[in-house]
Amino acid sequence: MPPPSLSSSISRHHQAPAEIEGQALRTSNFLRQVIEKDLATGTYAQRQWGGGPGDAAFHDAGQPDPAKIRTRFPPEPNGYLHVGHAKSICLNFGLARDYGGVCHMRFDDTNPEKEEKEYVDSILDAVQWLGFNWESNFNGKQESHLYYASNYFDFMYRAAEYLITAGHAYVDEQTAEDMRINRGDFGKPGVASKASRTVTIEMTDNMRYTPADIQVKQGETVRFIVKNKGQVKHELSLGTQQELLEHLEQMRKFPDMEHDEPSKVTLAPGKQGEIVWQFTKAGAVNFACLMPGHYEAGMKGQVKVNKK
Ligand SMILES: [Cu+2]
Repeated sequence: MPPPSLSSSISRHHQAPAEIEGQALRTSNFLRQVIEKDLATGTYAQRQWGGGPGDAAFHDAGQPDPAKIRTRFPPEPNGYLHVGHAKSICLNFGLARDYGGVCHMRFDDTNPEKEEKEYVDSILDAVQWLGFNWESNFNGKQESHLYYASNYFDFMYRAAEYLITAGHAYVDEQTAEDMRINRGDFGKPGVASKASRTVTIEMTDNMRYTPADIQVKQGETVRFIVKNKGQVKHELSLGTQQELLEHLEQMRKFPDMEHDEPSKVTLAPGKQGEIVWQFTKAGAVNFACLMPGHYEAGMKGQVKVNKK
C-alpha cells in the first residue's frame, strides 16, 4: 500500500473533534466560546445573505443565510505565504468547517502594481494543500466564495467617505516624519559610555529571546548585546507596538528590506551586534523579530521602563 500523501495525512489531523484511543478530544479557545454562545442564543440566526459581498441593504434584500458562520482569509497577493498565514488559514477555514459555516477566500488586491497572478495561484494552492477550499454546498446548491477586493473597491471607498463625513474617521495630513514623532516616543539612541549596564539577549531558532522581559529605570541608558545563536537570520527591533506592527507589514511586502536604524539590529547566524538605547519615557517598549513568520511564532519581548 502506498504511504498516504503528506497533504492527506495533514488534512486528517484537521478532523474535529479528534479522537485518540476512543476518547474524544475537544479543543477550545475564546473564538470558539464566542461562536458557540452566539449559535446557542441565535444572535445572528435571522441574518440574510445577498449572495456576494455588499452593504447592509444588499444583504437585507437577500435570502436567510444558510451558513451558520462566515469567516474570511484575506491575504494580499504580493508574496508567498509563510507560517503565520498557515495559522490564519487553519483558524478561519477550520472554524467555518467545524460550525457549519463558510470561509471566504478574499484577495485584498487593492494595490495592483505589487500583485501578481503567480502569488494568487500559489496562495490558492497553499490553502488547498492544507486541506481546505472556499466552496459551500447548502441544500444542494454549490457556491464558490473566491472574492477579489478590487471588484468592490468603489463600495469600500464610499464606506470610507461615509465614515469621514460622519465624523468617525479622518484623513491624516501629517508627513511620515511628523507621524513618527507624534505617535509615541520610546526613547532615543544612547551613547555607550553613558550606559549604566549591559544586557545580553540571545536569539534562537525556536523563535524566542532570552531574556524576553527586561526591567529598566526611566532615563537609563542600556547597552544591549544581541547574539544570534540560531541557524537562520534573526533581528531585534525596538519600538512601540504600533510601530513594530507597521514594520512587520512592510517586511511582509518587502522581505529583503533591512533597516539601518539605531533601534534595530539584523544578524546572520552566529553573529552578534549591539543597540545602545536611552529609555526616556515610563511604560512599555516592545521588541520583536520582524523576519517573515518569526514575530507570529512568538519572537517578541518587552522592556518595562519604570518611572523615576
Ligand atoms: Cu527571528
